[in-house]
Order: sequence, then C-alpha cells, then structure tokens
Amino acid sequence: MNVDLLIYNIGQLILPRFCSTPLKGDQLGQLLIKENAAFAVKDGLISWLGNSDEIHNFIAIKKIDAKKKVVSPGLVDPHTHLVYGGSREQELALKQAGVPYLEILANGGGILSTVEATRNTPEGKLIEKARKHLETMISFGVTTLEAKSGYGLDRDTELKQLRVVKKLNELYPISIVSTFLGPHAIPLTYRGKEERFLQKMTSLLDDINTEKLAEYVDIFCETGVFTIEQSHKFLLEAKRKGFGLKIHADEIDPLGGAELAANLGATSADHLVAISDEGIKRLSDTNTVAVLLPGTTFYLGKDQYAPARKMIEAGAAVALATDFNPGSCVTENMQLIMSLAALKLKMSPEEIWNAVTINSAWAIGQEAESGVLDVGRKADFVIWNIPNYQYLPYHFGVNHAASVYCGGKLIWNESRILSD
Ligand code: IZC
Ligand code: ZN
Repeated sequence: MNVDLLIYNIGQLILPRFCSTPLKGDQLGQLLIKENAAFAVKDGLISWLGNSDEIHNFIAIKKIDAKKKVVSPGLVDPHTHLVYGGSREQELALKQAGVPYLEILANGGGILSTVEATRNTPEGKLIEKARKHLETMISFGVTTLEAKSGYGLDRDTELKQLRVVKKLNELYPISIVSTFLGPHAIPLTYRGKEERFLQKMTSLLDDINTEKLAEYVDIFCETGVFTIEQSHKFLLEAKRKGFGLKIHADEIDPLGGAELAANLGATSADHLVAISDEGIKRLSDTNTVAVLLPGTTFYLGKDQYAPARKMIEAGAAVALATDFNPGSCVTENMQLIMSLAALKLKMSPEEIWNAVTINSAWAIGQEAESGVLDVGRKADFVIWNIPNYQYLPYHFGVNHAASVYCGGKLIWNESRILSD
C-alpha cells in the first residue's frame, strides 16, 4: 500500500478515547497506551494504525523511526489571549507588594493597560508579535488552540484582533478557534455606564458573524467586571445569533458562573477556582467542559487551586489550558500546565493527557478534528523525548517535544537550533 508517511517503532502511542461526550469521572483516568505501535499517513490523514511489525505492507514516501519514543496527538490549548500589544512586566512589583489583580484593573491598569497598547499597535505589528507567541506554543507541542479578543473594547480594535487571528489561521497549518471577548473589562470612559458598554459589544455580534471572525463569545464574569445578570444577557443574545458560549467563571469570587454556563449549554466554563458545590453538580449534569487554568493560580501567587479532584469525582468534564495572557499567566507552555495539574490539581498522568487532548478539543468544539489519533483523523501528532507517558508532568519546566507534525507535515523540530 502506498502512503505519504509511515511512523514506526513507537515505544508508547498515547490514544485518548473519543466518546459521544467529553470524558467524565472514571473515563478521564482511562488512557489507551499502545506499545510498539506504528501508523501511516496519506493526504494529511491517518490511513492505518497498528503494530510496528506489520509495516512491511507499506511503501512510504517518508519513513520515521520513532526510536521507541512516546507519540501523542498534538496538544490542544483551549484558552489563550494570544493577540495583544505591549507587555505588563512593571505590574510584577505591584503583585509582589500584594496589590490584588482586580485592584490593579480597577485603577486603570491590568487589562486596561493592555487595551491601550493593543489599540496603539497596528495590525501588521500585532500579527508579528502573535506569530512569536504562537510559534512558541507550537514548539511545546500545540497543534490546535483557541484565541480570544478582548483587548480592544471598541469596535475597530476588537475587529482588528479577530482579523489577526483569521490571518494567523491562514499563515499556519494549525487550527485556531476564534472567540470574541468584547466584554473583558469596562473601559474607564464607560464606568457607571456598564449597560451601555455591554450593548455596544453586543452590537458587534452581527459584524463578527458577517465577516466570520469568531465561532465563540466569552465574558469576564467577576466582581467589579461583569455581573451574572449582565453575563446572562450577553451570552443569551450571542446564543440566539448562533455563537458557541464560553465564560470566565468563578475565578476569584463564586458568583455562579458555572451554573450559568450549564444552564445556557455553554461549551465551556473556564477558571472555576471558586466554584460552588452547586456549580460542580450542575456542570456534572451537562457536557459543559470545565477548563482549568492552574498556571494562572500559580502566577497570581494564590494557594487555592480549582478543586479538580472534587470536580472529576463528581463527574464534571475537565480540560486544561494555559490562559496565556500578558497579565495573569505569561506562558505559552502547555507542558508546564501539565506539571502544575499533577502537582497542584492532583490529577493523574492519564487524566492530564486526556485533559490536554480530547477534552480540550471538546472545550472548543474541535472534538471531531483534534485530540485523538485514529484512522480517518487529521495526522496532528508530537514525538516526545520522554521514556514513558508518565514522565512528562514529572520533569517540569523544559520542552520535551522532539518534533511536532500537523496534517502529517513536520512543523517544528528540536534540532532547528543546531543547523545541519
Ligand atoms: O490581560 O489580565 N483574567 N483576563 C481575565 C485576563 C486575566 C487577561 C489579562
Ligand atoms: Zn482568560
């Protein structure tokens, strides 16, 4: 049989399971590991998957000896604020002095300072900057991700950010799911006129639909930002217009964002550090994915992490993401998030691999395309420099990716530094 690519001698092939719903409860801890595996790729898709000793039937244009390494699906990062201007390193000293994140924002800093910088950065420069961050993400094994707007808070800049994501999607073979996060903060000029600001952001939905600039909407539902009632109103209107729903929920205060997400059939509820027991129960009753962001809790210097074990045991579908952004989690590294999930969320290696592949794909509606290696699926995969799948969360803070493939094509390789 003629194929484009044959990869063989795989020590452990990580095979997250595709079910009709995101993986919940005990299912999250089940991961199929196939030893001495091989698979073939034709026209960008996996055309065969089996044992390494069956490969003599194939004539391949290219053959890769995996040398007993671990291979997994490409990682999926379902929550990033990829596109922004400037940076906020001067806020680190404020954080060290104990000024809370929401206080920095209330004083016109934080998100609002990035808004200022993003408004002042031309589209071309935003593209160049986002490309660097995106390439770093890819180098850590990501082949599918989500990217939010939310640093414009006005029509032109929100659309500019979304157009940058569209452009990045054209420039790279990876998939970027676009989310409109217009209600990310209240501009100083709209203080006391929050309803008017929300109306203004809602009025952009038709333009975004017409230009096909986003599949999802999101809102920062938090004390001093948007209330539950405002979030409900915005999300409901977006749902009516055909958008999928996401929500920054219960990160700092338990406002009931998880319950709202479940009630509205949101695709995901994200953060959930302060989720209530009722919120956990409501999520468990639905397929709304709980996207946990332990990098943010770590970066904000907090001791209390999202109650991942409680959520998994209650039967909620859990996924993991970086939350890459210039304020509360400045890292593109999904592997670091996997280590934090082990150390801080007490998730098992099996749960973690499922949470960064198939469940994170569900969290952005990509479950039919990403997060699983199987015949007929897109050949997005990573070859890892690790002896077994448990090793990755254990050895933290470095890059274990040896090479990253998207649609059967090599898109990143560790040897790029040592040009041969
Ligand atoms: O720029 O601080 N939490 N939004 C909500 C963020 C963090 C991003 C930021
Ligand atoms: Zn976020």
